[in-house]
Amino acid sequence: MSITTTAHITTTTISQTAQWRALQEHHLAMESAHLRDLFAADAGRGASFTAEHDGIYLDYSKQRITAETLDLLAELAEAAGLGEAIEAMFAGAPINSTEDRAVLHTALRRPRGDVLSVAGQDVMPQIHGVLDRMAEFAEQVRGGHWLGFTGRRIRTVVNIGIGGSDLGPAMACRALVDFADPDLEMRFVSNVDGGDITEALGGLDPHETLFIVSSKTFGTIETLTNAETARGWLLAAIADPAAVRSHFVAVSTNTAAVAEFGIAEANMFEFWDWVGGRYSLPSAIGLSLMISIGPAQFQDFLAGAHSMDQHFRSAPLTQNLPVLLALLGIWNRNFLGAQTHAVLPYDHRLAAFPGYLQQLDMESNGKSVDRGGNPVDIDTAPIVWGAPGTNGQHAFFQLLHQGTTLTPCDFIGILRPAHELDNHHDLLMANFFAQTQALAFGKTAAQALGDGVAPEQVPHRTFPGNQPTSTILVDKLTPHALGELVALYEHKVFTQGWIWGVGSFDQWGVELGKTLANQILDQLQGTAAPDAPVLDSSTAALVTRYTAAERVGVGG
Ligand code: G6Q
Repeated sequence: MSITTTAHITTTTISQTAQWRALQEHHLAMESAHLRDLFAADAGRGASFTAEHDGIYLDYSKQRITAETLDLLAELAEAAGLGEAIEAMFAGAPINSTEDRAVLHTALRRPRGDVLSVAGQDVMPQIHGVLDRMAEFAEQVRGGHWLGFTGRRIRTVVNIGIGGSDLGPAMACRALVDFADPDLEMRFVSNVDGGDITEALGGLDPHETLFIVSSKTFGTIETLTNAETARGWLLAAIADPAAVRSHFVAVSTNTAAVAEFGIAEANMFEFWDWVGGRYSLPSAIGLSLMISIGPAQFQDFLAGAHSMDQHFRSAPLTQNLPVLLALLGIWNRNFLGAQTHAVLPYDHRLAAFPGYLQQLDMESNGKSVDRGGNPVDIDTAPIVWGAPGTNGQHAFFQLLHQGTTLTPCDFIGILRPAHELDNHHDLLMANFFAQTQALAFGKTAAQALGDGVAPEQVPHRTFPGNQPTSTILVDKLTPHALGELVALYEHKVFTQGWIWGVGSFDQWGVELGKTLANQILDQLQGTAAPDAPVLDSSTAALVTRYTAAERVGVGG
């Protein structure tokens, strides 16, 4: 049975292939394998199950695999036509089939002078044209030449956006704080909860504040509501509508809606429908990041992503970092039965990275029909979550060590920190290495007894181990390295989605939420049409309770 790898559809499920069945059989043989035994049987394991590219080192020896597992997984990827799929994506084929769009975030980081023809048009000049405009604008703001309406320089930049128009730049500005202009503060508003924008505007001077309204569609109610509130806040201080021109810029694909909001076309930075929201950080959606770290460092970020793109395109499957992460994830999810996947950066600057990956992974591959519209017969995206170490060790790691849920983890560590507190870094990394060791090898009852544990305490003080982890070591958290990390996980997600047969680049679940909220808003505000859909009894009662509370002013 063959998998069709043409851009639009997949005609059968991967579970029907001989390669999938071979993995099922192999799993039966591997079921009792413990990492303790796998390491004992092969002294070179820690060196052989590794791969490296451009300052990113992956050790996956603490995954429950053998060389045979890896070969079988690589054969599965080949059976799914992964190589052709990668080329189709890079070439701009419309692999986002439900929206009939190309998927070209990789084009955003291709060097100037490259040619990439999509539907007969070279897209590279427009990409670099926007990058040039962004750079010019970023330099003006950073240099104090872009002035507010009353002639003052900009001190704070507030990005207003949500989902893909927020999580990437917010994560990256935090991760690259050591490269940030210290004279500019970056803030992010995403939630329509009025508390978010109230907090973000707190203490700011409207004369020195610049807003970037980031929205691919420029139709997202949360973003537009926050942008209108910000505009009202500005105009309350500077009572001249012309001030909007100096204090608001937009990032969008929707020129008409931007103009309608009152932002001049000259103050709009464009991107294109072939850039998915959660893949848009390297596009103009990264404007806040560029302003923070400067155009040259932003170019380094793009170059890092491009370096990983090239690696993904050319490295053999078993040395290919994104492919390895994807295949290990498939092994854990579909054969070992893991429901969840934790990402644990041991670097405080990467605190927002798990949340960013959560969207990237779960919004891309949290699907239950395949690209052809048929129900899938295998599990797709796991639940992705995480938090920085060592904090997590004092919170949820208990479950990783002794709970009943198998939770494969990615541990991400940085070899050289930006600070000079070497003792802190040694302690951090000692914890980092110790945790993957403990998760792999655990502690047997005999070891606990040998440690002097009282016999009745032994069940509580033994650790099963055999918890699969991958360790990712990054030389230094630079813009280049962050670009690589972003592309690493983007391509991991693409590889998994392709093999599972799902369309990774649409998000109909998000669209549903947007439609339903608008319907209920009409109910809350008493503007629902007579023929509006009738609410279910639970939602109707909740809405009634809310509107009654609003009238009597609950909470004073
Ligand atoms: C991302 C999703 C979603 C989107 C937001 C914001 O891939 O499509 O998270 O980014 O809903 O959409 P806009 O950028 O259009 O406001």
